[in-house]
Amino acid sequence: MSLFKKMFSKDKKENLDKGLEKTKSSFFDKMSKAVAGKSKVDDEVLDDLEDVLISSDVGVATTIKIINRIEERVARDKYLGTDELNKILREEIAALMSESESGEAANIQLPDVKPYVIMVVGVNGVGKTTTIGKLAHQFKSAGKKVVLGAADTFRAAAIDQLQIWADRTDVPIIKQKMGSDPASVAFDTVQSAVKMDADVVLIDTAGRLHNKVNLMNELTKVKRVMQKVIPNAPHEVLLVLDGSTGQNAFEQAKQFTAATEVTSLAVTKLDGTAKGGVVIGISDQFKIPVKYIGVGEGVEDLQVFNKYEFVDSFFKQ
Ligand SMILES: Nc1nc2c(ncn2[C@@H]2O[C@H](COP(=O)(O)OP(=O)(O)OP(=O)(O)O)[C@@H](O)[C@H]2O)c(=O)[nH]1
Ligand SMILES: [Mg+2]
Repeated sequence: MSLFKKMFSKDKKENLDKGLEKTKSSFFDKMSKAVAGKSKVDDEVLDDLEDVLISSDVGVATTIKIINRIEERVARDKYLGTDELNKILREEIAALMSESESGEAANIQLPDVKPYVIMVVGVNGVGKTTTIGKLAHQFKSAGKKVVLGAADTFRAAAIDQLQIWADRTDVPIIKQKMGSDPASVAFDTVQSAVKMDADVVLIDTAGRLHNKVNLMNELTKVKRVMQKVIPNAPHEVLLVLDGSTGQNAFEQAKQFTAATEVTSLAVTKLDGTAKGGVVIGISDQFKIPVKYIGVGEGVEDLQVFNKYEFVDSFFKQ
């Protein structure tokens, strides 16, 4: 059964269109300025298009790929009108994204592993806890038994915040007091999950420690300790990135994936930002799939990322 298809289909498109509004209006504004007074795609239009893509946070490497593709088309069709530019850009971005490996995993099913352990990582404030709350809700709505683990013990508020999501979504939470060993919380959580016959475990982790080395060591320890209960845990390490930080999100993805094993990405806060183009760059540049996108603060505002739907929504005016 395609669990995710079912649980995310409702109003998904509308939500995505709304979430990308700012990105789109800023992008199309810039585009129309780039082609103003021009009827033909020439070098100057291409230069301007390059600027538009870079300033929309698509990233330099992906922008260059896109421009090269459009250049090839310009060379092929002697005359390319600026009125066709949107359509062509859309086709080339869609083609580019379908070449990246990050596509096929978009419509995942919950694997046949029980309990399936997802460890959620990322720097502070990116939306880890919120994403866990949203996921808990979605899994639960799909009839799955969910357990949360409050392994961000660095701040008291972090535990309280996860507790709020546990109450809101009516799922059990395993926690200890602030300052306790995160690995011990994670151990307790997976052990309880096995006892409760849970389907999914969501482990919250700290984004802020005294330094980066400490943080990475702690994540490694959390993983190792969970493996005493479930040898393959965590089955998924989900890195959460704040899309509204644009290129910064990109840098974080680079640094985090270099320092620890990450198996999937979530890009949050795409609503209320004009930097949504960063998702195009991230899914082109990283081998790790973008699995979820956050398009609001509400419990329903998390979507399984589908690059075709994304490009579709991006270019729908
Ligand atoms: N608009 C919007 N806000 C979001 C989204 N996801 C999270 N937020 C907000 O971002 C803020 C930080 O979210 P948290 O979930 O606390 O982030 P965190 O990564 O757990 O932060 P720490 O626990 O401090 O490391 C909160 O105010 C959330 O409501 C999103 O998709 N859209
Ligand atoms: Mg948190």
